[in-house]
Amino acid sequence: MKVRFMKRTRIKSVIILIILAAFVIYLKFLHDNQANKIIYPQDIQVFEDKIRIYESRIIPNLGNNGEPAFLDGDDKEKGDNAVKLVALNTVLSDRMPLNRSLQDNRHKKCKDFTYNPTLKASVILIFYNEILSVILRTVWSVILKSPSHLLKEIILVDDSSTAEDVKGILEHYINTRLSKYDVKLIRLKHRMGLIRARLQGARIATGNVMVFLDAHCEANEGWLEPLLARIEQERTAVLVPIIDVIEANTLAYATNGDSFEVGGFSWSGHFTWIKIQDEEAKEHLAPVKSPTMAGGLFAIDREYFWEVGSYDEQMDGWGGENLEMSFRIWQCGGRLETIPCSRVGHIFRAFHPYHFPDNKDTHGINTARLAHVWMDDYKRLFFLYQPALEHNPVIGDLTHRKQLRNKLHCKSFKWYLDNVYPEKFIPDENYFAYGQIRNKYNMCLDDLQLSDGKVGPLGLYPCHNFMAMSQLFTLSSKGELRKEAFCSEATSNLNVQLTECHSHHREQYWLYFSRNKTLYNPSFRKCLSSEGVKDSKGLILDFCKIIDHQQWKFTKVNYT
Ligand code: LR7
Ligand code: MN
Repeated sequence: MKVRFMKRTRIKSVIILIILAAFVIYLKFLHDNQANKIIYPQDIQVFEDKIRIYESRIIPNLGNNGEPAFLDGDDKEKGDNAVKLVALNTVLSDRMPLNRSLQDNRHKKCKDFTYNPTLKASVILIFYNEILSVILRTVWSVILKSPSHLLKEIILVDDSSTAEDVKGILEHYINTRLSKYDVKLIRLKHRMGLIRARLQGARIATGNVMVFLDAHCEANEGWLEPLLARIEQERTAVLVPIIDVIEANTLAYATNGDSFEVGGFSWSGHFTWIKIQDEEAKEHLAPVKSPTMAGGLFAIDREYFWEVGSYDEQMDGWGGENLEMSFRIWQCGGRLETIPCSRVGHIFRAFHPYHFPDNKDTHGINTARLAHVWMDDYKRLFFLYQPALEHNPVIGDLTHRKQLRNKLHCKSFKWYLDNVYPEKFIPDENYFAYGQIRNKYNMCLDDLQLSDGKVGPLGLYPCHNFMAMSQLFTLSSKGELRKEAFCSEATSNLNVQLTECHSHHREQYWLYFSRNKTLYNPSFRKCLSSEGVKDSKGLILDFCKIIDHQQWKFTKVNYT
């Protein structure tokens, strides 16, 4: 009896010890990653003076209603230079009120809906060297546009910025101007990249729902209620607002009417915007299914975030985490939706004003990680773009992420494509011909590096000897001569343009006559020709004749 009792207490104390040790390790972990935030008393006056000067320079009503704003003279020049340097008019931002008004640009029916969520939000903003006024405008918009009983806290995570004004001055601003609100600031000791920075914020969040935002956003009227209400109804729904464009030069908050798009992806591993699949849902302003998300602005149930695998902690820097999370959510039983009545503006910058050590391709490496874990055999399509990464040790160990996928019994990538994104074009399935398309002069069809979302000529370029993605085309079983979402379309000028596929045949319909090797466009009754086409110029349509310029050979033809 006594022995057993002893044993039990021993076991108990061991368990308590283990728990205590785990707790200490956790605290140390938090501490190691966060710098101390100490403001020295002698600095307070300095910070206060700086903020006063800054406040005195704000021009009342500038940019009100989200309208474009302009500066004159010296300031204009400084602003233009800033745009060149950091892709953002920082001079203008510094002059614009932090609490400027925005147009309530929701669909008019949104205003009639009432939401009564009981969940509360932790809004998490991460930043690296963002300018103070931009961060603060984001914070103020969240405070002013969220009902106070739904906003648990705002958590700012400084990913070890080097810029001075986001250190002590920001902290002093929070202590003085924002003391009424629950605004927390944590500073990471080392730069961790945006993925791990978000994780640090998530670790201290206490609200029921976490809402992540980039640190250069402006929340609009009624943005929070529909997000919380939807999660209350469906806890595994991960939500994005409509993301409005704040223009980097004039800070105009652009309103795109009631139309919006949802998230897709390209096989090169980039996020793209795509048309809404079920147009009817849009009419009802109900949540709209979205195959992927852009990554920066989303709401998720806090506990669900951890259950479904938070983030891949080994992802560094920038990029990839958005598609990783999108695929994972869908494949592991959750949903991703756009909430049409929630709108948040985001400053779109033409380039990133920061670098990563050694200019590491963090997007490529992170995407290679997610391809191996989530895309099954379809990863072959991504690795066509990044062959050097497929078996490269730089991508690191994947054991934990693969274990997670098993543990959660997640579905296959094929299930995702079939059920969530059925319109996604798979270049090497259901094709008639596939590969490089070359003529007798060893010239190949080439997209001339056409970038996403643009229209351009279907070009001609000397054939590469290696697998070059710009020369990889599919003649689909539907008769489209295409690359991803772009189809070759004959125009009335008898040119051929690469433009968005519409799947209605017409000018985008091609037939390949394998006997004389011509690519025939029935709607113009003409053939694709390179006659008289100079290097890298667009191809033309011409009367069909038996000439070398109209004979095309595909790498791979599939007659079945
Ligand atoms: O090292 C860094 N540490 C950081 O904390 C680098 C950046 N950051 C911060 C940065 O200050 C910003 O607040 O991370 C946030 C995002 O960085 P951006 O604004 O440079 O990224 P982005 O807007 O160009 O990129 C989009 O894709 C990224 C992929 O990793 C992230 O998911 C971004 O959050 C995401 N932004 C959006 O989805 C906004 C809508 C854009 C669209 C489409
Ligand atoms: Mn951003």
